[in-house]
Amino acid sequence: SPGLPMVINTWGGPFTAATSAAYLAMRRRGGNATALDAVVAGCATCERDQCDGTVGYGGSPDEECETTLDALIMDGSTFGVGAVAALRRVRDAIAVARMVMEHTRHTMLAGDQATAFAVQNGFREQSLSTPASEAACRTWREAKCQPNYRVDVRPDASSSCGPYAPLSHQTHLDAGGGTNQQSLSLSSSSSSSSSSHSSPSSPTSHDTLSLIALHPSGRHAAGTTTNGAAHKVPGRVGDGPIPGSGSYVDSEVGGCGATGDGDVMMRFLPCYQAVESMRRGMSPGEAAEDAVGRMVRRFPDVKAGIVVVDKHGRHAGAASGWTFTYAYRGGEMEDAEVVTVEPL
Ligand code: SD4
Repeated sequence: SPGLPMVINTWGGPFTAATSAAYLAMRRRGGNATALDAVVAGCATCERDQCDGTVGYGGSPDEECETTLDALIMDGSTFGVGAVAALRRVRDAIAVARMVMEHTRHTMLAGDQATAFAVQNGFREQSLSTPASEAACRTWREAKCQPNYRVDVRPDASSSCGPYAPLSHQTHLDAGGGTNQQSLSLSSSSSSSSSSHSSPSSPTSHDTLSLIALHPSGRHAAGTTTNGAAHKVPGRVGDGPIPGSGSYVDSEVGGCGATGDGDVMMRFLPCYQAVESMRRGMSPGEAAEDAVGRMVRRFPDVKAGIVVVDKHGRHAGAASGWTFTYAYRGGEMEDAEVVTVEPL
């Protein structure tokens, strides 16, 4: 452990901007910035900078070419939680999630009504599309969406666009690769592959920012922000906003952040699992491997990465299906450091 304050999050590369923004928020303001402030500072950085196209506006358009956002924030001391799911037309997903936590008795708001809540409370409503996301989505639709497609005529076709055919058991398992990858490049969209969700991930593809902030006061926080999976069915909500799945933190134990195929991961609550394992005595490394191992046993092809940290800042990651990286900065560190985690 580099010492507190400390920030640790999924992915390196452009995501280290979030690491440092969150770290400096706690460092610079001489302790005035809480761990929650740090989580918001870090997540908002990637929402604004569109880190890798997988966070914030303009990335991962759904089948109808709309970008929607999922976000979660958790206070590890009060167990306050706020989340937004399938948030439309508002860019500031993590800040809206915090407002849900701090201004309502609720935990999660979804869709248009989350938008209405945000706008009522002063957030700006604006399109989450960009020319790039619209062009990429159009290319994808031309390749994947067949207007005359009917389930009874082509029951074997993959269900890239509605109406949807029943998934075979095997397709269902294969969907374990369903991550949003480089949503803006969409180079695979013109290929003849039968499923947009089965192409292997390149080592540089990153998805989802999940971040844990450890404050010297012992009051820790965690959060997640993402635009979800590319070409999702409109209305799809991923693991990101689900407490215990996208992220989780208990100030008495530690925290965890996740990235990967949320459609599978949310069934396992891997971050809840990892924090509870640490509570029962596992090290961060053992807890991370155990949580990912549980998913891999059921879904061998699942793409998943989790980063786990105990309350003292000892950290580890575990991954499946891709090479995962995480970044951290704490104590007196001058810069974020990135750790590479090979798949189990
Ligand atoms: C989701 N977990 O919505 C997010 C996105 C992601 O790899 O991390 N994809 O499923």
